[in-house]
Amino acid sequence: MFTQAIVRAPGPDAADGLTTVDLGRPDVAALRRQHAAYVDALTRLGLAITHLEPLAGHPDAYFVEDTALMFPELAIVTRPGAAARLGEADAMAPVIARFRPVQRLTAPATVDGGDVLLVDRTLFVGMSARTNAAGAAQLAAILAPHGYRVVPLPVPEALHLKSSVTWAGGETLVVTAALAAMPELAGYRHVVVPADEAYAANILWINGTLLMPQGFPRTQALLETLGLPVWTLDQREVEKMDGALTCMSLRF
Ligand code: CIR
Repeated sequence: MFTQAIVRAPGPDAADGLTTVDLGRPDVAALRRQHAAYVDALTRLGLAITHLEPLAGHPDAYFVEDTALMFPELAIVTRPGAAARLGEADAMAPVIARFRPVQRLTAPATVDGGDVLLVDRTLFVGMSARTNAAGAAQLAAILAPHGYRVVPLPVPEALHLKSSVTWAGGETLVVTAALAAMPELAGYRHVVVPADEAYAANILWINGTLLMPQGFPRTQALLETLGLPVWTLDQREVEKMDGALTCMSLRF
């Protein structure tokens, strides 16, 4: 169960962040409305929210998930794989220190939180353009004493591991076909999103409610078969910046 979330409002420069998708420049006012609706959903689901102000000079800083990993026992400040985002982790360190003992990754490790999927006590770590083997090794060393195992996975598509696989509670993963084929994920129940709805593989489980992006009706129908409430949120401006639901909060 989650009781808390940390979020950061998108700044006026939010359209200047990094992106690999070719969907055009976002409308920042609409993006901020989408972010506000997301935070409102987390609030309605009972989470106590720590609101952070936009971080000057860091247009991607509202994607707080990439900067830290939260566990019941500790928090880890990551080293985001895009050099332009390293300062965001420095800014997050004192915030999470209010809640947990903090450890930090060190060079040459790079890890974006978007590449880290926690399922029970297994941490799947995507090897991507942002996250490297040294990062996975440092995570394993920090977390082994706490009873977590680290399983590296390839990231064959999209920006991050969690662009293509997220947890939907229990033994269920929402996956693209490419991730469904990975032997490391074979032990789980899979909800496989249709190829033209791949963006909807990034859903967010909050205490038994599934948040998913609006506009993916076949994935929505599949998720509704799980018997959990499904809420949809408009993410179209966020998607233009390579962002998705999990990216915009740290839950713990
Ligand atoms: C970036 O390229 O770093 C941001 N524009 C998007 C980060 C999305 N974060 C995530 O999926 N966890």
